[in-house]
Amino acid sequence: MKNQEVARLFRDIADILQIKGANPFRIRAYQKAAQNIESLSEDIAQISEEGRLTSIPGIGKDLSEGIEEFLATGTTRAFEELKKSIPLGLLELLSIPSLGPKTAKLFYEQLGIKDLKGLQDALRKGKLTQLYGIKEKTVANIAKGIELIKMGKERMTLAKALEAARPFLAALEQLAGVEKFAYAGSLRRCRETVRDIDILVVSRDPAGVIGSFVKLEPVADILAKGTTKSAVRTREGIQVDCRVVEKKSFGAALLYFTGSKNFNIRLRQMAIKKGLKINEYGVFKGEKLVAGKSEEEIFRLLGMQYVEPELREDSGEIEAALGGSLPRLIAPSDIKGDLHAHSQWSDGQNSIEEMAEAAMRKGYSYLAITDHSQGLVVANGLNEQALKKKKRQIDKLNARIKKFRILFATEVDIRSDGSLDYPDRVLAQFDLVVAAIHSGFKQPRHQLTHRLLSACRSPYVHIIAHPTGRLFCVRDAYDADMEALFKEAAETNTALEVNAYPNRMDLNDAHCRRAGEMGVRLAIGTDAHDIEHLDGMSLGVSICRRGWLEKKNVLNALDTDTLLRTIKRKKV
Ligand code: DGT
Ligand code: CA
Repeated sequence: MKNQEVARLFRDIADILQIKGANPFRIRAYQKAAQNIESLSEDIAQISEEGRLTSIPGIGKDLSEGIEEFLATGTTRAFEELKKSIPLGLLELLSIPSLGPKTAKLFYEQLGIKDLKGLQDALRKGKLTQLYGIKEKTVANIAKGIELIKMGKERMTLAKALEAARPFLAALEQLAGVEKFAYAGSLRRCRETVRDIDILVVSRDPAGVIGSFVKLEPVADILAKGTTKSAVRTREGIQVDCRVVEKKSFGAALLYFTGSKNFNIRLRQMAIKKGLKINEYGVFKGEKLVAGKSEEEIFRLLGMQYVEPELREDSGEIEAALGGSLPRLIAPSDIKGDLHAHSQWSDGQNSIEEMAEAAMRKGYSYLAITDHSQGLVVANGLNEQALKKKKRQIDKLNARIKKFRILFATEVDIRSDGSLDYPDRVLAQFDLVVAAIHSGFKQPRHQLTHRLLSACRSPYVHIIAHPTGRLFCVRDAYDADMEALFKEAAETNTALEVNAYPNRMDLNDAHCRRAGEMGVRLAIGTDAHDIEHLDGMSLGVSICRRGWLEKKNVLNALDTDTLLRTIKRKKV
């Protein structure tokens, strides 16, 4: 039925008219017509064919001609003309949930905002709040709305995708007729950003499963629905695809839909050389299915090692798998502790004790409490006096707790000239020192590089935290020579952090791989500011896995004594 599309057309027309400041009665007429068409139970094309359009309340001769033209051509000349009369970007603004045509008009006339980009600039510069009649709450809602639009249009972080996938997986667990399920695509490969969520299900009742899937709680729209597959959109605008396959094809389908596309293409070429055909249904010799049930079986048949999903990017893993030389990737169970966490002493939400208890529940042997240093006033950095008290508290807790060590640590600020925010005599007292840049992101490359290298050269610094400073969707990495940093870190035995905070993921997978090749040790830290953030560790492990890293490359895969011995071997 085209009813919704016709209603949409009338709403768009009403919006444009409103932006242009047209006669309110005319605007109202389009809005009413849209409403009435939306609530029709009959197909509007049918009504049109039977010449009954004017029997719909609010549809006169003009509008009925518009509908006929739209049904025949997909648009109307009047609408196309109207669109030309305003900057096209203004319609884009109206797709923001909390932004109506009146406000768009105001933004356009008062601030010259013509599109989403202009709006974002104005928002960043605080211009919107200065407008008469615009409440702060409205501005906050617009900011949130922009985020939603961006998310729907572009890619989301891995953490967000995992969160969005979770209720679907939980529901499939319970669903009758579901024998097996798994997520595939970039989510399974743990790419740092994900466009959509791909889910595979094994069932003997595909239609039944699809029928239930499209009705799951988080589903807002059904984009497509067939007998074995469907695509839906969540309330947050995230697309989730579901495909039901037969048991005998599950491995082949999982392999195919996990990708990456380039990996699949290479695999298919290899299969052809062996006289085999591989697709999402299985591996075939002529017409005969020779493998397909599991991925393992398929890799075996192709004469190669099992390739972990995180490595499937056609960046050397196929050759390594054929030669039997794939790395033994670090696994979440290898992790012995967290090396970056904050407490209430600086800007964290929980006490040291609460953080330590949460870490113990994870089976860790240690947790570094890395509160901020004195100069970072915004984050309530600690002065020397506070450090003394904090140390006493940690000593007391450690004396009481068995088989676990709270590391007296700091996240010391690397100042704009490369010096550290505590004097050496203070730094010497910590069990572990993490150093990081928190300001001066716009400095020239040589200066930023100098700051990072200087920190590596301090005999007291064990880890450089979030080495590139990027914040997903907020700020790009600052301009520093990473190659020089890796070299210096390797030479001075300074570890580099894989910060697992969801919108940091810093270092990223490519950095990890290069750093690993250059002999740098990586330290995974969650940068937890409360106990829940400690769960981010698995994200950090995924980044390392995508960077081909093994247990031996990762500092916090070491037990407590080895860790402390290892970090003390600074070569400066
Ligand atoms: P995304 O969604 O952009 O984050 O990344 P993917 O990798 O999840 O891509 P998506 O959802 O378009 O497709 C899922 C998988 O399906 C992809 O990783 C590999 C497979 N696939 C998709 N298109 C093709 C294709 O044209 N050829 C081959 N061989 N495989 C494809
Ligand atoms: Ca995908």
